[in-house]
Amino acid sequence: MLRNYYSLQPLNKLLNKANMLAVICHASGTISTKVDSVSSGLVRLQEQDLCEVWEVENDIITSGSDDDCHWRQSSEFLFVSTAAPLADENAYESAADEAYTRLLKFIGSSDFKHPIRFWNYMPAINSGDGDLEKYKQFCTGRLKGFQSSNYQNRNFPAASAVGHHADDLLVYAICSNKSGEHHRNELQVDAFEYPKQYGKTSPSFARATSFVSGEQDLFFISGTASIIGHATVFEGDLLGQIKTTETNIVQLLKQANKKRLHIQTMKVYIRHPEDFAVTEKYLDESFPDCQKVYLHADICRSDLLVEIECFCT
Ligand code: 3EB
Repeated sequence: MLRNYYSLQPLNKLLNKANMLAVICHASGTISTKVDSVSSGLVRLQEQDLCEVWEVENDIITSGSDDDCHWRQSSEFLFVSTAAPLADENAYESAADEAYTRLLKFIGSSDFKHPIRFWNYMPAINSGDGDLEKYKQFCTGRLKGFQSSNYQNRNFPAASAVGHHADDLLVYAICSNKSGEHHRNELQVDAFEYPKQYGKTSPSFARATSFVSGEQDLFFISGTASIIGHATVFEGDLLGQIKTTETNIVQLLKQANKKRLHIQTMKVYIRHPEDFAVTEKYLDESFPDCQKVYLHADICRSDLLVEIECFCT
């Protein structure tokens, strides 16, 4: 059993709750990875002070830190985070390699060897030219980290990767003691097969990951954007990009979500704060029944204006 919601409660109240697998704050614009909570470096576009909560049920949570990996675990899930400094602008590849190597080593030595969802947040994601663009360096380092732990393309779980306006690379993940199932989106080229024009190393993630937790089915939809095939569509057109993103999410819900699960939460990343009102209005009409959080973030391709991830049960 895993629940995700955005809470208005103050952090100290949330941390007093039993069953708390993870609390991620999107508020201060700084990064911290502590055993009890993570601060993402991202800031909300909404007024409300919402914390991202991942909660289990009737379970005992233990926690600790090993090798700069800060973790909390239940009988079924592991939440783990790590941050890596970016000493200079060419350090993204080595920072990503080190962060993933460290995390995957920790995960591999734990009882929760199956990552089912990754989040990657880093500063200045679109700066740098050509293959030195920060996101592209990050992709190269991440793949090296995955490869040194013997991961193949089809083992990559769902993920998001966006830019914050703080320092340091932050990576956090949810893992389990059973494997999930990773899914493609038939409207898109698999990210790990993108052609080289998007960078010498393709991104390492699946479009969605499904997981069975006892009686409950979970479906994690990766950060999803206005990409058809491998190309960005509706450059410069916010509504066009939101609608294409919706089409991709609906496609995943139809194609990979055999259990007909519903979206419970949406995390919406918006490049330009002035696009928040239009985006919120559109998504409230299209997806009235889920809880949404809106964050100010750069998207990994400079021509993308929005990216949306979902958690479904
Ligand atoms: C895309 O579909 C948009 O590098 O982990 C979405 C989700 C995106 C995850 C990642 C990148 C990542 O290519 C970008």
